[in-house]
Amino acid sequence: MTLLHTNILKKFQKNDRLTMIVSGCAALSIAFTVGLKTSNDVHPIHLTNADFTSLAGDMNSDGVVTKDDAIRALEIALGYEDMTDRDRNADPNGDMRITVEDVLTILKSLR
Ligand SMILES: [Ca+2]
Ligand SMILES: [Ca+2]
Repeated sequence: MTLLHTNILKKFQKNDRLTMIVSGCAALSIAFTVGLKTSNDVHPIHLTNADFTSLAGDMNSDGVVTKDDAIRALEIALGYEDMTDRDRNADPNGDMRITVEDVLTILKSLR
């Protein structure tokens, strides 16, 4: 420990408020270090899922609900297109299927 650190610690010991701040910083530092050491336990988010929309009815994930989304939903509902995970994520009523009911929901939202 350097002389500077020793002097700083002496000043902090005289002032309870500063001691609390130093203790808080030390606790954060320890928590961060422990977090780094245990980071192997964290399960990463797969980037393939990161671009999925959370906007209901936005079947093409462009950030807005338009007639193109209704057309995509209709193609799926009628069996002309296969449903992807992205489509399932944009399912307007959340029942994990794209049906004519979903198409109508999208169309009603276009007003
Ligand atoms: Ca869209
Ligand atoms: Ca649905």
